Amino acid sequence: MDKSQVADVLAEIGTLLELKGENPFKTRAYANAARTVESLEEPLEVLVAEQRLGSIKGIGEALQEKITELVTTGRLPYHETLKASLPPGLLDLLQIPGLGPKKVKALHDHLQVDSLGKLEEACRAGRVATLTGFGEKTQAKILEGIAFRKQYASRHHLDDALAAAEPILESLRGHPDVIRCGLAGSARRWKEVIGDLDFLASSKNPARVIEFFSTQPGVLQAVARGETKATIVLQEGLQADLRVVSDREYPFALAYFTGSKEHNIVMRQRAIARGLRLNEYGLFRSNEETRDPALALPCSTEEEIFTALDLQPIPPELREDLGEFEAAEAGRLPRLLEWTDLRGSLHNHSNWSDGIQPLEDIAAQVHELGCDYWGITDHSRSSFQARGLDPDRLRQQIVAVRKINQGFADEGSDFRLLTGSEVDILAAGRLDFEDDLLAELDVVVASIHQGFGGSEAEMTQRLIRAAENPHVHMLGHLTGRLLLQRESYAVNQRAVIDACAETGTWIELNASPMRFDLDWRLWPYARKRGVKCVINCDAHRSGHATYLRLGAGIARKGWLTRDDVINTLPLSKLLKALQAKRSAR
Ligand code: DGT
Ligand code: CA
Ligand code: CA
Ligand code: ZN
Repeated sequence: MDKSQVADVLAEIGTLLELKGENPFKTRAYANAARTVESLEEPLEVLVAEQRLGSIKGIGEALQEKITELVTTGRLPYHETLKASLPPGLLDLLQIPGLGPKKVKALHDHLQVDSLGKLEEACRAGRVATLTGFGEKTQAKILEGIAFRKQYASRHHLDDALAAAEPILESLRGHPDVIRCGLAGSARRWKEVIGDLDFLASSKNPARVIEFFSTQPGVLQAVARGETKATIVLQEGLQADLRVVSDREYPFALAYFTGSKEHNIVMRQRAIARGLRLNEYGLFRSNEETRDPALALPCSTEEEIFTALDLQPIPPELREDLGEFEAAEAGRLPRLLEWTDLRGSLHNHSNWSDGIQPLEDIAAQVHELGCDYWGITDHSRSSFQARGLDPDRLRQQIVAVRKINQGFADEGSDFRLLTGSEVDILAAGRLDFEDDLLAELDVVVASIHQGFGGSEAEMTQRLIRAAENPHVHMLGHLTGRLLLQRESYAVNQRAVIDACAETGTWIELNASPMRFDLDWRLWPYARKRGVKCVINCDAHRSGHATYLRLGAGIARKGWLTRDDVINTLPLSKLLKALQAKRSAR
């Protein structure tokens, strides 16, 4: 087990103990240990092998034993027994906003609530409102949370879907009976949330491939199993389909199951207009539905299907019937951004606010990944829940960042951490820091983190006011949405984009799979208005640097090219771009 897996187990133990009503010191010790483990610099295996866990602050003997067991065996019976001693539904209850372990324990102790179903029942009967510490308002909020969860339970974040898909694809690729295979459906189109995964394989022996697929590790349930088709359920209830076709059919099936449905309909119509028939089995010289191989046009790749229908090959991300046909027909599809064009992320956090890692670690890690620069934009003071920095701390951080940069320079490296702030946009669009402080920073991201309840006019005005500040380079996560969790606040996005166009302010594409904000559907409009995009990880821990790849896919989905994205610039040009708005005043 690696650090973050061990940390997850420790954190869950803390939660389980709290649900059992254990004393707060004990529960907090686990929560703290989880954080400590997560932010360790050395690999856990090394610390365990050299028996040095004891030298870490806050890791007492009991914890040392448990961590050692987890790292060496990958299991912890203590955790398993503890988990088994509580109704499994209790952990689900924690997913409802506003319900922490204490409230869940109260619900269980007094109302015998141990599942979402029972919780809903108890709310509807008005029993929750009568508990001490709850009340009518809380009860209504819980019901709202349950409704929201139901609506989204069958949808998944893109990163989770891709993470589940990758090992399966990997094993399919290695199977001797598989000729070609790939992922189709919404995940291939890089949709921000995914219903189910759609795998496709070509083979001369479908039965063996189906059998192999249905018995993959991580399969919780094989829901359906036919001769050429199977459906399985993976962790978190994520479903996956596999279809196995002949290798001649493969490109047609790939195009068909990649979708979208709307895109497929237009493809079919184009075939019909040319006296052909297109379906998942082929492109046929025929005026009626058929799958007769004798009538099939030979296309060995998807590209050849597009060519046969007088189209430039359309990248999967654009297949939404949102203008791709007009462009492909005219040979005017843009050359989309590649994620390897990105040179760093400008909006990220460190342990100076609510991030996990120290500055030194962040710099070493992203430099190692090949980034040329990395913005450090911790929260500003009003975000006290995120341990936002006051002006003094921010000035100390600037000094710390410069020292790290000096270290790189001394070693002959051009890598740079950029100083910055994710400054809160307060009421009426006022910023959390004065202009003279903002002027000292390399990068300023302005975001709304509180006061989500304003009217559309108020929220829009707040963002426009922030864009008008000459020191604000970009607006962060423009709508505040959390995918599958929280809707956007009320805001007129087009009006904000217009203001950014007028003021030379960039807009962030927040690459966190929880956000993907600004939404891909609005980027063509922003691009038309000449507003530049910045793809930011909003990283809070080490794994988040990989969000660049996810964000680039969303940018592609928004029709963006390399020229539209600021953080494709090399450092020297980026630094100039960062001066442009300030010096225009
Ligand atoms: P999802 O799973 O809800 O995130 O979205 P998709 O796009 O992956 O949809 P899914 O899994 O139902 O089907 C995969 C693809 O198969 C879909 O994008 C297009 C194609 N497809 C499915 N049903 C139909 C249909 O009735 N007509 C056409 N033209 N295509 C279909
Ligand atoms: Ca799907
Ligand atoms: Ca499907
Ligand atoms: Zn933020």
